[in-house]
Amino acid sequence: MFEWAWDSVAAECTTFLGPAGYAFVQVSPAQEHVQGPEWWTDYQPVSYILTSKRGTRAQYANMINACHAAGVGVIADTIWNHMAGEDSGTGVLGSNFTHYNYPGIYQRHDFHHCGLEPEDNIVNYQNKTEVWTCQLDGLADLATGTAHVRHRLAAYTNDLISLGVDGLRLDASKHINPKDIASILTRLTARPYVTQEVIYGAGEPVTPALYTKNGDVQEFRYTSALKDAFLTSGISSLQDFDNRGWVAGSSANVFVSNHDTERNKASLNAYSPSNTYTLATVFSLAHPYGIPTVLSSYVNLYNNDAGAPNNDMGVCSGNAGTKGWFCQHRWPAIAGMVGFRNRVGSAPLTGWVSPSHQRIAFSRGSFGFVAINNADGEWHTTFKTGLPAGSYCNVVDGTSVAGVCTGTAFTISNDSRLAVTVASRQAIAVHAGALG
Ligand code: LM2
Ligand code: CA
Repeated sequence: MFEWAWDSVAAECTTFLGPAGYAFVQVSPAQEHVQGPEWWTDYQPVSYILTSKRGTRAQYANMINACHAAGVGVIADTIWNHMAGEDSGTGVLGSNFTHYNYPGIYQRHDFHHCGLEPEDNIVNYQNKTEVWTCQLDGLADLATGTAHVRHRLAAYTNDLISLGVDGLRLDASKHINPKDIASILTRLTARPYVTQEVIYGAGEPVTPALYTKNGDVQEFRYTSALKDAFLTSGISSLQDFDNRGWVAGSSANVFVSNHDTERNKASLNAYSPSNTYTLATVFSLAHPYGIPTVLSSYVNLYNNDAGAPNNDMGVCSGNAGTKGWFCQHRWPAIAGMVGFRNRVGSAPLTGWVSPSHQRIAFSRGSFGFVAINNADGEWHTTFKTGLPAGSYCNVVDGTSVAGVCTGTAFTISNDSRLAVTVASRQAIAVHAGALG
């Protein structure tokens, strides 16, 4: 829930995320950060006081309690790599800092000084040490190999854990030696779910595989592959992601888009043509590879730096966004596929068919079936599914309320066949938990 204020996340857990079956909600960084209207102020910590533009410590704690009561875990976006980028300034709560001095927290020797004068910024991604110890975008780079910094980062994280945080998105993990991450994790009072941001770069020595010992790793090659497949090369290539040299599905956290790629165009986003963003999200929730994350966000087409709309208060209108928010998590196809994923569980992918490069269909054992038509033109056919005979709700356009589908219902015959027309640039999906 990119940039949603804590009070708005709390309300959304109760009214939507919990009932829809989302297991976790990932929220923006919680600690005090630099001032300014841009969204990315949140990624420049100035202290570990848990008050930010999204709300206070008390509001953060209340959000966690509300989400837990709704059955939703909370993943904290956690910043271990760096502090602020500016030469000096004041945080949103009044904490003063200079580039290498955070009174009472860090001083000059708590930062890397990698020796690439004058800026100390990362230039050469072929050099591991440089990627780990020089500055990312001018952000003061913490000496994560030292006891004091490890201790301080663990204390910040243990504070989040004490409030009930269930998981950590480790920001800029690629820029931290994985041994430093491992050491900080051993200092935590509980072992939360961990997903590490390690953006793959062709030929680079710092690879996602170096980080799997610490927890899940975000597999950005998946994000690129979906963009390429849905926009250009064809989705018939997406049957399996094994044997590609990526991290194993059991270590992967995957997404169609995150807040960075939706802005820098390294992925599909809500403005992608021909419904491809929704179809790709349906795919990611249907396919067993990795743990899928659904981004819920906003984009200001005229200003990539623009802060959150509506004074940071996330809000949706029915199944759609409003007041500048997209509310992707409520879009019927996406919310419906969360139910699909929960119902199919670990059932294997079976019965893959792809009669042309932009059309695919598959089952998840005997629990679910999906067909995606990313071509212009109807796909009229009879599918062999893994499901028993019955009347099922198409969860891409409806929900099953007490066994009655609010959208289109399909009949699966005694021999598990489904005769159907999948409209141009649309998907259908049925599962054992949504009869119609
Ligand atoms: C991340 N993952 O590794 C976040 O997902 C990404 O959103 C963060 O960048 C980045 N790492 C650092 O945490 C964002 C944003 C940058 C922004 C930084 C810091 O994409 O543009 O950099 O947050 O706020 C900004 C300025 C940049 C400037 C820097 C330091 O855009 O020009 O560099 O602040 O003052 C001199
Ligand atoms: Ca670093």
